[in-house]
Amino acid sequence: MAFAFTMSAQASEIKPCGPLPNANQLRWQDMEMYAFIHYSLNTYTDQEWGFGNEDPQLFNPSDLDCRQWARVCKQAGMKGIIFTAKHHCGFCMWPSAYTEYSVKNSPWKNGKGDVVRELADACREEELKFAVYLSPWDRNHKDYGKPEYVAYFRNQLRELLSNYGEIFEVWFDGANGGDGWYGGANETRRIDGKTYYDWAETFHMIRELQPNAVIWNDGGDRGDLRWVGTEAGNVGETNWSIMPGKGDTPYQMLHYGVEDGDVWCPGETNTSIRPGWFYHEAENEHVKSLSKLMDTYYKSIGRNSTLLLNFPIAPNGRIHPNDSLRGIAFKKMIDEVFKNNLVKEVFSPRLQERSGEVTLTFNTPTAFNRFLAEEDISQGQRVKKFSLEAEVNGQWQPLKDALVEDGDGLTTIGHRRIICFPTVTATRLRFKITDTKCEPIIKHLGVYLAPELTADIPDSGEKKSSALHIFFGSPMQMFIDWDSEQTFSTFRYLPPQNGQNGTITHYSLWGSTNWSDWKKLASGEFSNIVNNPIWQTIKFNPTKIRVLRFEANRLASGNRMGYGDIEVIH
Ligand code: FUL
Repeated sequence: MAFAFTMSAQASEIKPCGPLPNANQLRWQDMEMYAFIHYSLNTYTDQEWGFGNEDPQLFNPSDLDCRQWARVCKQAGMKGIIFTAKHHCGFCMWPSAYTEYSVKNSPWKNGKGDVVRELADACREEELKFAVYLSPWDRNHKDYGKPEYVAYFRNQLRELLSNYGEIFEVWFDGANGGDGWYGGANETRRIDGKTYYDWAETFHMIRELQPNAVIWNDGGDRGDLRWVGTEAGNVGETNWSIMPGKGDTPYQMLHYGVEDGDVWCPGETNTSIRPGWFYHEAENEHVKSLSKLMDTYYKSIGRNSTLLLNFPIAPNGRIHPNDSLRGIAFKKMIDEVFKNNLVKEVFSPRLQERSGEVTLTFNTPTAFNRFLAEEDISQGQRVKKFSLEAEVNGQWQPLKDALVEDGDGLTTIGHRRIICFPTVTATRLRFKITDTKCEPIIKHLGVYLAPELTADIPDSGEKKSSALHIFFGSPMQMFIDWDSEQTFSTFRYLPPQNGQNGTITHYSLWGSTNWSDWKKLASGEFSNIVNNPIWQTIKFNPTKIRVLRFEANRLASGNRMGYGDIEVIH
C-alpha cells in the first residue's frame, strides 16, 4: 500500500488556531475510557436518589472488595475510577470529620472502615488513576441552601483532595432536585446553581491541592471538561472541544460544543453499563449488550470524547458477574476491532491549507468497515468537514457514517474520530479534508475490518431493552428517550419473569417530542398477565416521539413497577 498526497507535506511554521488544551486536559483525554462506580446507601434501599434520612445501619456489606472492582475495571480497559464519595443522599463513604452521616456510623468494619481509602489503594495496586465524585446537592445536611453548607462542602472536598493521593478528576453533579430531609426539616429547598456554591473559590482550592486534576462542571463557571447533555451514552457527531468561556450551556452547546469559542472544554460521555446508576436486582438481566456498548464506544471515543462507563456495586460489595463479564467482553471486542490497522505505513503528514487529501492504495481488493482519524489536538481542533470515498471495482463511491441518520456525518475529527460503514471491498480509499478552520494537522489514520455484531443474542441475557435509554421518574413511571424524533407504532412489555412482584396489570402510555406536551397513546389492562407472564403488545397510531412515558396504574403486587424486557418498534 502507498500514500499519495495531493498536497505536499512540508514542515512550515504552525500557525495558532483557536483555544488550545492544557497539559492536564491532554493527559486526561488520552485516558479515553475510565469507570464510574456508584455505591452508597441507595444500594441497600433500591433507590437512585436517597432522600437523606436513610439509616447508616443499612450499610453492612458482607464481602466489600475494592480490589475486585479495580481488577474488573482494569480488565474492562478502564484507565481510572471515579467514585461516588458522597451522592445526593449525603452519606459519606469515608469517615469525614465534618458529619456523623458516614461509614463511621455503620456496622461495616464496626465503623472503622473507609471505602474511599480502600478504593484509592486498590487503584494504585492495579495502576489505575483515582478520582472522586462529590455531590454538591446534599439532602441530609441541615444547612443545605445556607452559606454554612458551602463551607461544609469545601471542608469535605479538602479532606478528599488531601488524604487520598493523586486525584485525576473532580466530578460535581449538577442535579438539584429540591426536596429532601435536610436534618429533619423535610422540605423543598431551591438554590441558584450559578451563585450559591461560589465555584471560582472552590476551583481555586482544587488547583492548589491537586494541580494535575481536571474539573467537571456542567454550568456556570467553566470547568476543564463538560457534560455532553445526556446520560444515554453519546455525543454529537459534530463535536468541538471548544466552548464560550462564560454563560449558560444549553443542550446543543453541551452536545456539540461550539466552533468558535474561547476556551478548550472537551466533552465527557457518561453512561451506565445498566439502566440505573445504582445497583437494582431487577436490572440484572438488563446489562447493556455488547453491540450497545460498541455503539456507545463509537459515539463517544469515536466522536472526540472520553467515555465514563459506570459499574454499580451490588449489596454484597462487589461488581455483579453480569456487569463484569460484559465489561471484559467489551474490552476484548475493542481490541478485536482495532487489532489490525490496514494502514501499515508510519503516518505523519501535515495536510496543508484547506484541502488536504490522502489516497490509501491497497495491493489487492481489501475489505474494511471502519475509518479512524486523529488530529494533533495539542495544536487545537481544526477540521470542520471531510469526505471518504472507496474505489470498488474501479468506481469511486462515497462512504457515510452509518451511525448518523441525517447527512453523511463526516464533520469534525478532534482527538479521535471513527466512522462506521457497511463492509466494502476496495482497492483505494480517499480521505479528503473539505473544510477546516486553519491548516489541518492529522497525526494518525486507521482502517479496520470489524467483526459483525448482532444486536441481540436470544437467551444469552442480552435484552432488547438494553439498547434503549430507560430511567424511572418514580416507582410507577418509566421514561424512554431518544436523541431525535422517531416514529413508533408498537410498544411491547415483558413482565418480570421471577414472580408477580412489580407486574403491571393496568397501564397508560404517553409520547412527547419536547418533554412538556404529552399525547396519550394508549391505556388499558394486560389481561391474564399474572397467570401467563408473556410479552404484551400495545399498538397505537404511528406517532412521532422523542420520549415515551410508560405508567403503571395498578400492579399485581409490590409498589414498584418491574419489567423483564421492553421493546419499542417503528
Ligand atoms: C446524575 C445524578 O443525579 C445521578 O444519580 C448520577 O449520579 C449521574 C452520574 O449524574 O446527574
